[in-house]
Amino acid sequence: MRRALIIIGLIALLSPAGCGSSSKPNAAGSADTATTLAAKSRPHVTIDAKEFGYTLPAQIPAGWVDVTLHNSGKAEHQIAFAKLGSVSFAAFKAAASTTNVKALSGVQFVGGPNGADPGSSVTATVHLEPGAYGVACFIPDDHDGKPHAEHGMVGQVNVVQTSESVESPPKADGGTISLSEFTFLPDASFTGYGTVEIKNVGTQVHEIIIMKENAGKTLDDVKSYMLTPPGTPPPPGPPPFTSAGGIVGLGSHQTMYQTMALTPGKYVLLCFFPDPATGLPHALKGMIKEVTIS
Ligand SMILES: [Cu+2]
Repeated sequence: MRRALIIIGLIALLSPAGCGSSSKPNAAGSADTATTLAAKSRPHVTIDAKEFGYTLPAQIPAGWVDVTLHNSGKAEHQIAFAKLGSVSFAAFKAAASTTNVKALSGVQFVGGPNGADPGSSVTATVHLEPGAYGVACFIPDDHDGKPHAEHGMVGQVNVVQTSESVESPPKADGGTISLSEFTFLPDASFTGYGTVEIKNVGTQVHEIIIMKENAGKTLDDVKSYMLTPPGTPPPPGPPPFTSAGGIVGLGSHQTMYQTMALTPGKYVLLCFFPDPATGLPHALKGMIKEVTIS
């Protein structure tokens, strides 16, 4: 399935890079606890992506982290974080290369930014426990249909508890979107603006690809472009939508956050993670939803 996406509208949450100065004792030698808790900013990690690989930091602080994926390549990219646990990186790499969700069941997917178009950045806030992580891009290559991971877009990074680590979650002032088999459930306070809590209340790994319908286009136009049968090219002409970011690789019972600033219009939320039982992308099981932002 071809997914040619153009980004707009997603304003990344930009907190100052974690300098940690607010957590130092004041001149009198006693820390102002209230100020410290309120002012300590989350670590912010920027990762560069291109065909086909990531520029990863040596390590990432544990806790809540703002992850910006900057795309300096020519194709759309994403980065999903998975805690390896007892799974070797070699096994993760092999399973990620074919998006083999059964073989990936031993790792803990905790999310990441999705839908970064060439020249653009997408930010998401994820919670990372200390340990070794695998990262991967599952987006299919426009030319051969293979996941970017199979072309080498996988990596390994260590997460370490540091003085920069922040355990208090972001304040969600933009509502909640719950993900499950096979639907998206925005709550009544979701408006497409502000920091949105994204919860996986299901049992499988999910993602949200956010696309704005272009003027005059409909949900059916998006479906006929995005859900073509394998081996079938999409209809001719430009995509009927514009990418607005999203999140990828959120495992069962995991929570993450993304700050959104969606302009008014109709949007489509979509998940392409495969169902382990059938191999079908979740979108074909019903995980595609139109939402109106006013
Ligand atoms: Cu899904």
